[in-house]
Amino acid sequence: MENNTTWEKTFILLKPDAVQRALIGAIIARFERAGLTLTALRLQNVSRAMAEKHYEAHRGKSFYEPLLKLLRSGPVVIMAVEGAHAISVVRKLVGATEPLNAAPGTIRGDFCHIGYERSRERLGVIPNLIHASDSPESAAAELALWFGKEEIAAPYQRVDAEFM
Ligand code: 3AN
Repeated sequence: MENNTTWEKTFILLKPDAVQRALIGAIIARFERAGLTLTALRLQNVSRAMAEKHYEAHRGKSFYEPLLKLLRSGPVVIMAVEGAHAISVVRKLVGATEPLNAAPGTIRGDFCHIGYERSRERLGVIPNLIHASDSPESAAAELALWFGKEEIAAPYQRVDAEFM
């Protein structure tokens, strides 16, 4: 890992819809391909308490309960990745929240297409495959929530680090 102002660590969660659609490898490959460094990876089920902590910011919204239900509907894959501007790079690769409007080439744009209107007729929440931290504050909080310090790998360099 580098120690400079552009280097960031961020948190990514592949939701149960991604796991159940067997998209784990395809999605992780996109982060590797873009030059990010993977430092932690785990597949697990999510307790109600963890789901509530993770989505605390959405408590009280119409889609809050369906969101918790979706997150707990099967195992998720959690990851820590790092790299220069990693937080915004990951968000760019993930794409817009509503898959219907997510740009082609993004994970949500390429692998799903559901819109808010249809989600209201279906699960009551958008199944959009993936969560990624949206700020340095949320990245730090989410990494600390999901991973113990000992679960993050010791710093290592990709062989192509010179070009990243
Ligand atoms: P993002 O995951 O793009 O950062 P957030 O954090 O605003 O989006 O929302 C968390 C999750 O809640 C989304 N990934 C999506 O599954 C769901 N969600 C957000 N807004 C809506 C909405 N208006 N209707 C249904 N589901 C929503």
